Amino acid sequence: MTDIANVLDDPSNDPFEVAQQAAAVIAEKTGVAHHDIALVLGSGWGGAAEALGETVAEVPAGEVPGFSVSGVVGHSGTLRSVRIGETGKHALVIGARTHYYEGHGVRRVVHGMRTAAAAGCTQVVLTNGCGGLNPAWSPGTTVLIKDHINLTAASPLEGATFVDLTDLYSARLRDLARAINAGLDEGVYCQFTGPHYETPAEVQMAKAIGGTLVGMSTALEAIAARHAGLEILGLSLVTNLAAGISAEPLSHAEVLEAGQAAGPRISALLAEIVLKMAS
Ligand code: 8IG
Repeated sequence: MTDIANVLDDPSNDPFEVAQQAAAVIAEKTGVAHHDIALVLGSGWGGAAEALGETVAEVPAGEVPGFSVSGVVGHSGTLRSVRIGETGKHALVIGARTHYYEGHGVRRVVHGMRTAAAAGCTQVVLTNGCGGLNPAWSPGTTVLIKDHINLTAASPLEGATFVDLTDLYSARLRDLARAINAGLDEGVYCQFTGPHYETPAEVQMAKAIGGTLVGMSTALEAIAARHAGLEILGLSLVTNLAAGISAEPLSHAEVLEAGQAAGPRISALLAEIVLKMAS
C-alpha cells in the first residue's frame, strides 16, 4: 500500500513524476483517460460528488501512488471519476485530502493538485469547512475565497520557484459562481496549521491582518495548483464562528453537524457551478 510507505516521503523521488504515475493509475483504474475539473471536497462537502452526475469509477486513495487514506472523520478517502451532467467532461473528485497537520510533509498535502494537472485538469475547485470572523456568517454560510494568507510558514514549492499569486483565486470563476448565486460573499482565508483551533487572540490577529475565514487547508493547495497551471475556485463553508467571535466553544461534532445540515444545499450549488465551469 502506497499509504504505508508513501513514495513522496523519499526525497529522491520527484513529486511531479509521482503525480504522473498517479494520473496514469487513475486513468487505468477509472477507464477515463482525461479529466477536466478537479474537486477537493472538504468538511461538509462530501455529498457534492453525487449531485454532479454519474460516478464512473471510485478508486481507494491507498491504491494511487502518493495518496494517503485520511484519518479524519468526514473525509472519504477515495478518488472518483464523475461525469459532469451531460457535458461529456469528467470531474476528478478528490475525497482524500491530506492535511498539513497530519505531519506527512507538504508534498503529500499538494499531491492531489499535481495529480489533477497531470490527469488533464485545467480547473480546480477547492472546498473546505472553516471558521468565520464575520458575525453575519451564521453556520452553514458559503463564502467565495477571494484571497488567502498562508500562516503555515511552509510552501509547496521547492527551490527558486517564484510563482506570482496575484489573482490566485480566479476572478472569472468567482463571477461565474455569483452568476448562480448573487448573494455569495467573499472572504480572505487564513490557513493555520491546526489541528487545534485558534485562540481568540489568534482570531483577532487574523482579523487585524485582513483575514475573514480561518481553516487548516486550501492555501498550500492553491499555491501548488497555480504552479501546476490550474485555474482555482475556492469555496468555504462556514461551519462555526471562529473562536471568540461568538460566546460558544468550538467542537468537531458541531462542525460536522453544521456540514450535514448544509450538505444538500451546498452540493446543489457546487454542482451548478461545476456544470457552468464545464460548459
Ligand atoms: I470546520 O474555526 C473548521 N475548521 N483553523 N478554525 C480552523 N479550522 C477550522 C475551523 C476553525 N472550523
